[in-house]
Amino acid sequence: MNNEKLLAIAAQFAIEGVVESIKPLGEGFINDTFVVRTEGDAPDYILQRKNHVVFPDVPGMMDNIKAVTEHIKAKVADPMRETLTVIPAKDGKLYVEDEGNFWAVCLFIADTLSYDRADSTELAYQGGVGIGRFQALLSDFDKPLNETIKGFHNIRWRFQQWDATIAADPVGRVKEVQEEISWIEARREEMMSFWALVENGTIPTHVTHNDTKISNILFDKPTGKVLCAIDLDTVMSSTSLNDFGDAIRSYTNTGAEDDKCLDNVGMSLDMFRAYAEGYLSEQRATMTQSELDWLAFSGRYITFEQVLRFLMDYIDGDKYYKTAYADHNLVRTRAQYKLLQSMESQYGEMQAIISKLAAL
Ligand code: ADP
Ligand code: GN1
Ligand code: MG
Repeated sequence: MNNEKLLAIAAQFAIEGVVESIKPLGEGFINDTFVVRTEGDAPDYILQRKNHVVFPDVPGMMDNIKAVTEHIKAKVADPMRETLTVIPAKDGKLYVEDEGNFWAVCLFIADTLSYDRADSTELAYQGGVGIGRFQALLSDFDKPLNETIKGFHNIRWRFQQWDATIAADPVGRVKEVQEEISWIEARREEMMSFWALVENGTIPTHVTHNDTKISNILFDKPTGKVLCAIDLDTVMSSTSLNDFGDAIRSYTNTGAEDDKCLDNVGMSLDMFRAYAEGYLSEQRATMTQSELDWLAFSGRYITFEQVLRFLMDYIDGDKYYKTAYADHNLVRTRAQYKLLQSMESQYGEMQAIISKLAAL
């Protein structure tokens, strides 16, 4: 991305100070993120090109983020650090549209740390506190939210996309991934019966984050404590189990999400226990028995969904996720499947940990 162009986009937002530099930041799979440094005492900013293929209604998404962050700000001790602050464009809109791209800006929260991997149980505990608190702060949010990605964690919808993608086989890859396809099909019924409990109301829905991997949480540098959840593009109504499950997929993995060496990949029960302990310290009092009963399973559900999504994107010709090399989505599929198998083989222990923590 040309720097002149970035400067011209940034100039359309109501930012303070004189821009010193604009540089790429982070390794998100969907948006393009830049940090805007300003001279002197003026704050720094995050500038993002939102992926409008993935998010067809960026204005609606920005309305969600604004509403949710305002709600959180009214409740926390340090409103400029404990959630994102959306910076509007000079024309008052929450985004700038330029040559078909949508851009948005928020304050850069200084003195923070973010991680791609959990390197200690204390960090996993803090991550659990962070998502538990995020959900608690939004438990009384009662305005309607736009559905920024249709059926995001709805496995019935994902299977519809899956069936259509396999039938279309647009780049002729179906024949080379027969084994991987069988991993998905072998679990179709089990995953659908879990989702039926959400559909029939046995498992309640709430305002949830929906993308709770570790890199979407900021930690306070001076104290090491969790500060806030960021990357709020997918905040929507869903089961809070999805936030727990997606975090478990991320924090407990002993390898990388795209590890080529499958021996590295597996679920750490110590990380699972620590994350669950942090999460339940914030959420236990308000959870229903059905949520507690399915909490451990949510790790398997979201990891399964991720195997499906990576493989579906591979079959579809790599249109959704950014990839760094030709079969990256297939490598991700296999590594996430190894993680899923590790969860399946330790499921009894996961359930025992939740029962024990829930009884405290
Ligand atoms: P993506 O949608 O591409 O995943 P994110 O919103 O997660 O983008 O941002 C990418 C990374 O940038 C984060 O993991 C975090 O390290 C950093 N980051 C994002 N927003 C902020 C912010 N407001 N303050 C400080 N760092 C941020
Ligand atoms: C994407 O945007 P990012 O990188 O934080 C994706 C998640 C996946 C994750 C896999 C909007 O998250 O759902 O779980 O990659 N976000 C979207 O790492 O699809
Ligand atoms: Mg992110």
